[in-house]
Amino acid sequence: NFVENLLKHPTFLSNEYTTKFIDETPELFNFSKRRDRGTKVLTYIADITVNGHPETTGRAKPADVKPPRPPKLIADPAPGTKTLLDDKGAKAVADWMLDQDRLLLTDTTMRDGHQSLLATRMRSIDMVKVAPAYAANLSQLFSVECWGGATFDVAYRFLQECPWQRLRDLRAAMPNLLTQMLLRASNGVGYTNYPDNVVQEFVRQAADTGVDVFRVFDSLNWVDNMRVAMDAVIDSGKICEGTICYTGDILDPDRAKYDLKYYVGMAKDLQAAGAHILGLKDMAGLLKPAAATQLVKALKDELDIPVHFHTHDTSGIAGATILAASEAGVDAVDAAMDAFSGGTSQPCLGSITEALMHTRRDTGLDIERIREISNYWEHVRAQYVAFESGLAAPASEVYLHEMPGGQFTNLKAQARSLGLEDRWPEVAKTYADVNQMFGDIVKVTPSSKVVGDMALMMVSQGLTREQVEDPETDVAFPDSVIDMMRGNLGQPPGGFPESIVKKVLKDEKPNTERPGKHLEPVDLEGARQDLVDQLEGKAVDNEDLNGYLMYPKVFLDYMGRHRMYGPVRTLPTRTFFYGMEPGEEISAEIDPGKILEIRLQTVGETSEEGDVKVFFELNGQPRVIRVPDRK
Ligand code: BTN
Ligand code: 3PY
Ligand code: ZN
Repeated sequence: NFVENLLKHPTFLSNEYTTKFIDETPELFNFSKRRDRGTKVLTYIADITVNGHPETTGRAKPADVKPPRPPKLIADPAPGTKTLLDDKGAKAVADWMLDQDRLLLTDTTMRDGHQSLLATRMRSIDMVKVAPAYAANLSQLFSVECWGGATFDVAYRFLQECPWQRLRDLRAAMPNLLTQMLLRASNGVGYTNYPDNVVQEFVRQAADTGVDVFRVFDSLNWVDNMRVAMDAVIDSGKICEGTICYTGDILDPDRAKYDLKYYVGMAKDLQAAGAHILGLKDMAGLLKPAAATQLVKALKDELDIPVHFHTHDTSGIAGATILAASEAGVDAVDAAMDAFSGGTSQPCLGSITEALMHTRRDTGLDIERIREISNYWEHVRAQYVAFESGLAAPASEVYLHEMPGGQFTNLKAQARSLGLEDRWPEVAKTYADVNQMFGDIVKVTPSSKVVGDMALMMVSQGLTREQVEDPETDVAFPDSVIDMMRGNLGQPPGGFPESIVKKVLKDEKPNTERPGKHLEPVDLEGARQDLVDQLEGKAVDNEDLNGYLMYPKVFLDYMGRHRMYGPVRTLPTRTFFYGMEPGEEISAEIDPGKILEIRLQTVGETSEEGDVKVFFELNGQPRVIRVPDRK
């Protein structure tokens, strides 16, 4: 059996194994294939109970034991924006938006909210449980952003769940509301440019499984590198939100590269490229209220399509910017529910609703229903204390470094792990220097990661911008920097400065054409067969194939763990991250109506062989599970 296989394994015998051991040792799974899902889930619980979860060990533990309870449904879901899309199509939704007086709202809690505040660690079960309340109680929302960005790989990589299943479940639970995703154009939901047919296939699948609104952006604002993704969205019949990333400051004459004219020009290009909606994505929260007034007015004057504004409250002033944008006529804005708002996340949805009440732009949302849903989210957030960043106050520093909301706390944690915590102000300043050295570029995934990598390298090695730029100094650039200078993420407006390209690439010539132009299409059926072989004959559907194409290794690791642990997405969040206490009882619905009632009786002593027996009751029947003690 599994434990015997484990104990005989040479890596185990040589005492080298860590929590990653199981992930990297596929032959242990030969036996796990045959076990039923109940046993697999018990194995997971036993393992976490004995060994702890690698991501929460040593971190704060939530106080609340009971799983969060969603609010009551006040009615059947009323027809909403999704109903309109299904009946009349994407263009009709855009026209409808233009006709509204009220400010339309997108709730970002299930995507950017937790991506920005909790390192993207929110599990599907906490979303799917409240989704019916959105459909029934908040049918006036414009959309629910709940997919894409970093959520895709984090689901496989850290949460041991399938992102497609999350999308399918949310779609089914909110039949009247538009679901929305963030798509990094040719970078898909990854960090690199994919072949055109991989991007097209991904969009087709996302549309098919349940995405209605695709917010498409490019990390260097290169419209030519957005067309493949935009065309694929348009072909799918879904809503294409062609998106500008906002950087710099249109009010500052010293940042003239990104001025009003630049943004209006890009917006017109996106409209001409077929966008149904213009997205204005202020990923770092740099758009100041007075600038929003100017920019939104200009966009509304020059465009025929609605404008959808997204920002982050890192500076603490984003609420004012939202109100200025609203006053200037923006059609829709993004906000997050109280408990997932503020700081590096979006401004507070309920407060925006209150602020506009009894004005021309009254959102029409029922504030009491918002409060109920917010209360639910407060309990959800409490379960994830282990992933809190600890950012306690607004950061006016964001105007210096211009880091996107999702990156700020992440980079701070990275700096801490490199022992640079005390030198954070230096990291922030260096990040700004790197931006200038690269020619003042848009910083958003993946270009923001490149700037972050470079800044950390410089601070840890004590290098200044002058030294890096000096042709006489030898610098070992991070791989991501070399890749970007090669042109593999595309080109920023005006290109990268020749001197830095030369310094990084030496005599190698960069590609300044669209990266996808030079990438061979992937043989999709060949890749599927490959995957079937790697999964020892298991059938591979299109969702799995798309996961594999985006993240081959992450997907395969996920599948390996899935074979071992089964549908752990159905476990309560506390159990998933902390295991169970003796005497505790939980339930997990592994299929609609098929519920596992699980009681942990007791945990045995560690045997001489190094394994532990964990005693459960599963639906009233005693079950003993043996797991290795890896502590
Ligand atoms: C991670 O890999 O950091 C997160 C995934 C969780 C993996 C679980 S933890 C207990 C068990 N043992 C393993 O080797 N993997 C799983
Ligand atoms: C992402 O690409 O994940 C982002 O949220 C960018 O802002
Ligand atoms: Zn964002």
